[in-house]
Amino acid sequence: IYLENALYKALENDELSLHYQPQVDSKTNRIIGAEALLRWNHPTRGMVSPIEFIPVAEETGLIVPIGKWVLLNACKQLKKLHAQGNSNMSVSVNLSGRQFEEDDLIPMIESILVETGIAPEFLHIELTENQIFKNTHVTLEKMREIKALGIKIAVDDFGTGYSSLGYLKNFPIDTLKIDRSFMFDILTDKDNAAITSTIITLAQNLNLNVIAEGVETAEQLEFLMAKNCFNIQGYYYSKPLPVEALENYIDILT
Ligand code: G
Ligand code: G
Ligand code: MN
Ligand code: NA
Repeated sequence: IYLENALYKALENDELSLHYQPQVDSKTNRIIGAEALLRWNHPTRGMVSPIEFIPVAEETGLIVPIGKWVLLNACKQLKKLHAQGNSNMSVSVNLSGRQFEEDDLIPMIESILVETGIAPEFLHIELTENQIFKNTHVTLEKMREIKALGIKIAVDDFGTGYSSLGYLKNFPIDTLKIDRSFMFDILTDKDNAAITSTIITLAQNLNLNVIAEGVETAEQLEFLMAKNCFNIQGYYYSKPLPVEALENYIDILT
């Protein structure tokens, strides 16, 4: 209850912000995009992790106005990045399964596209496999509507869900994001190496983009590049950054 009330105020009192984690093309060392990650700076508790408050936001339904705030601000930031000359950059936004239960999800997204005037193909929506499968029929319909708006869809934490691979055929998916747990000890852990290689090959054969998450070391990067996986997100390049730091990071890379 405490967290619920505090979270309600957080939205009103401007305590939420977005950090952006760069996604880099390791072949060219150019930034290709950034994932928007929600941050809550509570006046007395300090930074509260999304792992703590997203579940509360989902249970209480507060994820609906918060999710709308996230999408609007990420799209505004994308618009700004494009205006600054980074015209090929994308922004990824995490959507919660709870948001798919809202009847006005699609009109909400559409109105933000109109309000910000961004090119929709540079907006990427991230969904986990488990979210996709909570209510397959409704979710699939809404994913199709999102695609019809020109937005791209990525499967987050790929490889950790409880779903069959067959859905990759029927669902309008553009990108697989390899879960960061598979990067652990990738040079010595044969299982993690095999799973990562298999996901990369799967994506290539299905004509999907693939992004490796949680890349922290040069050795992990080398492993991925040897398998022709060049889209990298992880501490090796950068942790999630406040907006000004993201803009500095882009300046340094270019
Ligand atoms: O940055 P990290 O600790 O930053 O994020 C923790 C988790 O919170 C991740 O699984 C991420 O997907 C989730 N998360 C971060 N921002 C958002 C958001 O805006 N919406 C939703 N639904 N989840 C988010
Ligand atoms: O949405 P998703 O669950 O993918 O959220 C990304 C999460 O992973 C965030 O909490 C982010 O801070 C974290 N993260 C991003 N890069 C790295 C990394 O290289 N190592 C680790 N341990 N965590 C990372
Ligand atoms: Mn994500
Ligand atoms: Na992930």
